[in-house]
Amino acid sequence: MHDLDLLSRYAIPGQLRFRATPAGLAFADIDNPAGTASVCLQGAHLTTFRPKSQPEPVVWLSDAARLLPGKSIRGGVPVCWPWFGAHPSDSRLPAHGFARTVPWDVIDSGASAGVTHITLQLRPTAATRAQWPHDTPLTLRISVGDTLDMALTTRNASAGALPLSEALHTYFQVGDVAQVELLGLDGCTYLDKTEAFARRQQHGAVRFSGETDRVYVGTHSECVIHDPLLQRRIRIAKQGSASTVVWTPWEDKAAAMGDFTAHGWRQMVCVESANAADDSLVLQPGQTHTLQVRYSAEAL
Ligand code: TA6
Repeated sequence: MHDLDLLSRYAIPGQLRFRATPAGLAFADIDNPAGTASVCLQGAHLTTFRPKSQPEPVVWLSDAARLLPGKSIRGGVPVCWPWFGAHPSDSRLPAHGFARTVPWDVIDSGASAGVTHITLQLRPTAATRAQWPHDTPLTLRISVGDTLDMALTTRNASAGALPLSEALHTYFQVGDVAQVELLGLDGCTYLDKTEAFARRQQHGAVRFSGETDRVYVGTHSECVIHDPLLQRRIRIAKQGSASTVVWTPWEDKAAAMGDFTAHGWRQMVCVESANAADDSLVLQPGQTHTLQVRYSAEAL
């Protein structure tokens, strides 16, 4: 799937190296004085991020994640593209699109001012064209330092207008999801997936006491995870995203999914920067759209 010799041209001694797993997945490992991260080249899937200032990772990865060719990875930052959730008209197609389970190519890397960056581009195949027969180059630029910056850029190089929904479906590590508060969505309208997408309004902080699966629409706000157990705040800033998706499977749903450990679900919460539901996009011919996020952690 990936040739480590070809990848070596993008390596940066002392801070960016490539490796392959026995199952045949290639990873980029970043380690600089400010932070560490790993990125699976399948799906341009960042699997973990830890600022050196933090004892615990900011981005969570399931201890039971399946790291296999063609399989989605539980945790990290799955790239949901070119649709979010179920395909709008064809239930045979994979939830959250195909981008997260196909090979991406490294097209750039570099380092400056204590930040290591790598840029990947989705590699179209016959299988992806069968699902999405459009010319729409997709890149993800990842910048690792004390903060994590990610920029997902879609260019419509086709002759027609194209529908697009997307998300950086990020799993954040927390001490106990039942004890955190998510700030920044007060007053927002959300679609409640656990109640047949009923429309509701958020009052105050989001707290968790069971399965929670909500698409907050029309919000460009920064969110903050307030974590009393890990004694930290995680800031989730975004641009080019009008939706924020909030998800915890809680115990029963996690057990049914097969790639969570018995209590793993308790150490994560998804806060996903997206364009979904009411905020789905239409890209005009020649239009470029970028969804970008910045994740940072600070002590309480
Ligand atoms: O973003 C929340 C959600 O859409 C949930 O409904 C749940 O399906 C989750 O994504 C995980 O989806 P996955 O396909 O990665 O198992």
